[in-house]
Amino acid sequence: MWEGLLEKIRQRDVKALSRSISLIENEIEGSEQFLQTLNLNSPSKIMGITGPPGAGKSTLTDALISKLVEDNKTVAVMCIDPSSPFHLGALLGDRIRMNRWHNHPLVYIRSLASRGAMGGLNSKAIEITDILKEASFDYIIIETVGVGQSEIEIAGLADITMVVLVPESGDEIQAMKAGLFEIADVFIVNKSDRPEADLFYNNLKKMMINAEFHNKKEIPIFKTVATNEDGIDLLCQYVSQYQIHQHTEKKLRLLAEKAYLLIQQKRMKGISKEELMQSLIKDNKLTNLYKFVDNI
Ligand SMILES: Nc1nc2c(ncn2[C@@H]2O[C@H](COP(=O)(O)OP(=O)(O)OP(=O)(O)O)[C@@H](O)[C@H]2O)c(=O)[nH]1
Ligand SMILES: [Mg+2]
Repeated sequence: MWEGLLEKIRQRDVKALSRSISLIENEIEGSEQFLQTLNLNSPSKIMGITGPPGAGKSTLTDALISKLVEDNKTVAVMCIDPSSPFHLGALLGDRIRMNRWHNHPLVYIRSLASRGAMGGLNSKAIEITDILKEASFDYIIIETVGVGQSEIEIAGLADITMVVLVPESGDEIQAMKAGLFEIADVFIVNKSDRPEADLFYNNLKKMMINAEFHNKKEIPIFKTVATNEDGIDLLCQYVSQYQIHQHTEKKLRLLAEKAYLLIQQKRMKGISKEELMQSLIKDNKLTNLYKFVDNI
């Protein structure tokens, strides 16, 4: 089942990629051993694109693919959480828009449900990113809706974390405080065709020089209109010149976060709330929850 898969992945064989991702997602026997053969020193640049629902992340991803392919770059895209019932409309839009890349020789797109993750990304997002890295795509784009924990997780996966905001995100900016500034390498003010865009851009700039974030490096802000591919050239140029520093404190802290998640997954394997409930139903003479837990 696993034979020859690694070599084919390295040749960017689409079938092998899809197959290995499915095997890993379903935790088929041999997954662990397979993952241990991956070589994590990959030349791929990983862009994480996060931000509130409907900010234009998929439209932006589409525009980025278009630009990168024009430059003859290979691109893999992992969209997380397309299954959310809240985004069905947008999903349909994504499908139509991104469909044009599905058979493109330089592009590989994979959608993942966010099932099972502990508050954040798909529980196999780390592993699947590592498989895509093995295929040495020039760029890997990970798109996910930013809701709490998932933003920190995406920052752990990405070399460049791009936080997409829109002029109407004013309130969100107030609420997010330092958190997003910690993880963002780039801010994108999308939908800059909206009249409030300049005001929003200036407010964001002001916040950045605000005392609260004083000793942090300045985070660049790009204005885009993803639907017209406006501003994408500049963004791509920035990304292509972006230096990845593997051993900065931030990178190591995020790597620790990643290791933590993998350990958590491993330790929690086979434990689900549903099964716990079933056990409780069976254990009808339960008198002490601590003893019950100790037996698990
Ligand atoms: N006016 C304007 N509309 C835009 C722009 N970018 C995207 N849109 C529209 O905004 C809507 C949402 O875009 P998506 O790309 O699906 O947004 P998303 O962030 O991927 O959404 P989710 O994945 O559901 O969180 C679509 O109708 C887009 O056409 C822009 O720059 N200007
Ligand atoms: Mg989307």
